[in-house]
Amino acid sequence: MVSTLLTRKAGMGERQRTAEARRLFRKIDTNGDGSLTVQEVIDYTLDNYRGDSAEEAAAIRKAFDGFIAADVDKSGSLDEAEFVQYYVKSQA
Ligand SMILES: [Ca+2]
Repeated sequence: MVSTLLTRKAGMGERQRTAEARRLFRKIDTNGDGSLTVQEVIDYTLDNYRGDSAEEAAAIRKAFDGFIAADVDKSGSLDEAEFVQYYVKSQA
């Protein structure tokens, strides 16, 4: 009984993270072409980290590393599936 509840809860968490990832994807995809470039990811990161320049540099590096890791087919851009998969995994 308890384990069923826990499993259900975990499943819901993943669905929520997937929905969150899709929303975030559309936000970052500023030209709306259905894929994310490094530039779009960096622009989004810069928009969200104002202030400390050392913190900003670290945020950009992290975004860049994340981009490389998420780009499974090494196409140089992220499609929604790649982004969602990476995001859900990184939030787990
Ligand atoms: Ca795009």
